[in-house]
Amino acid sequence: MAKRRLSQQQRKRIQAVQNASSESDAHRQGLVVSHRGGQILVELEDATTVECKIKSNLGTIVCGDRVVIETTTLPEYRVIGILDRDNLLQRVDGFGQNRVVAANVSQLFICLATSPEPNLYLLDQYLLSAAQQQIEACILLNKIDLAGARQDPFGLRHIYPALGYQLIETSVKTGVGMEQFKALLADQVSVLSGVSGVGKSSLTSWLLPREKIKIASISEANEEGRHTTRASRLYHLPGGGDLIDTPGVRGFSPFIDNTSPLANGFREIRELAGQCRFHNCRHRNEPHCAVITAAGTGAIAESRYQNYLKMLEQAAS
Ligand SMILES: Nc1nc2c(ncn2[C@@H]2O[C@H](COP(=O)(O)OP(=O)(O)OP(=O)(O)O)[C@@H](O)[C@H]2O)c(=O)[nH]1
Ligand SMILES: [Mg+2]
Ligand SMILES: [Zn+2]
Repeated sequence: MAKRRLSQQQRKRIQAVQNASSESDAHRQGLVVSHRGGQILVELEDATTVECKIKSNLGTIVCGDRVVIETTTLPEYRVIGILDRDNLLQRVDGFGQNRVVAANVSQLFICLATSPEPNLYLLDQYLLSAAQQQIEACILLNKIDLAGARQDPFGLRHIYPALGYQLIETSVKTGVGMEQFKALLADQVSVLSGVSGVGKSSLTSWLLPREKIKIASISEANEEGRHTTRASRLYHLPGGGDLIDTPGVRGFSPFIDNTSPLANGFREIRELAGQCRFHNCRHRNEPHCAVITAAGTGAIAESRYQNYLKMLEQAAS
C-alpha cells in the first residue's frame, strides 16, 4: 500500500483510537479495496488483504476509505473507525437517495463509448457533480474502433476540450489511446464510472492483465442491463497510482449542493454570468442575459444550455 502522509487531524484521531486501547497493536490501519453489502475487504499496511465486519453506527464505508481495524476480534476483523476523508464522490440514485461511490479520489474518468451511444445529459450531470465535489474530471470515449470514419460522431470533440476538459479516445481492442490513458493514471487515485457496457472493466484489465476481472462476454454485452461488475474494486497500478473500477450506473444525478448555484458547475455559464444584468440571473428567461445571448449565437453549445435548463428544473422539483 502506498505510504501516505496523514493530516494532523487524522493523526489525532488515530492517536485517540490507540489511546483508548491498552493494547495499541490491537488496532491497525488499512485501505478499503472492496465493499459489497456487509462484506468489506481491507488491505493492511503489509499488503495482506483481510475480510472485515463493520462496527455498527460507523456510517457508510466505501472503496478508497482509510480505516482503523480491530484485530482482537479474530477470526473476524472489525472496522472501528474511518479516517478523515479528503473527499467523497457521491451521486443520487433513481430513487433520490444519496449513494457514495468512492473516497479520497483525485480524478474521475467519465467513461463513455461509441456503443452504447453517449448520453450527453448524463455526461453533463457527471461534470456538474465532479465540479461540486472539487474532483478533477476527465472524459474518456472508449470503443473508438467502432466509430468508423465518422469525425466527432457525438459532438464531444467540438464541445468539451474548448471548456478545458481533457477528452481521451481509447480502444481496448486496438490499443489506440491506451498509453495516453495509462500516463494519466500515474500517481493518481482514479475512478472509472459510466453506464454498463462502456468497457470500464476492460480498460482496467488491459492495465492489469494478471488480475481476474470479469468482463461482459459479447453475447452478454448485447443484453440490456447486464451489469457485469457488481462491486467497486480498488487496484494498485504497476506504474504508480490506484484505480477504482465501479459497477455501471443507470444514472449519475448530481448530489445537489444548495449552497452554490447550479451554474457554477457549467464552466462557460459561470464565466458569462457576471455579464448578465441581474446578479442572481438564472439564465432562463431573464432580460439582458449574457448566457441566453451566447446560447443563441452558438457560443455556448445548444446541448450544454438545454442540459443546464433541464438540471435547473430537476433541482427545483
Ligand atoms: N469493440 C470494442 N469493444 C470493447 C472495447 N472495450 C470493451 N469492449 C467490449 O465491451 C463489452 C463490455 O465491457 P466491460 O468491460 O464488461 O464493460 P463495463 O463498463 O465494465 O460494464 P459493467 O461492469 O456492466 O458496468 C465487452 O464485451 C468488451 O469486450 C473496445 O475498445 N472496443
Ligand atoms: Mg465492469
Ligand atoms: Zn443570465
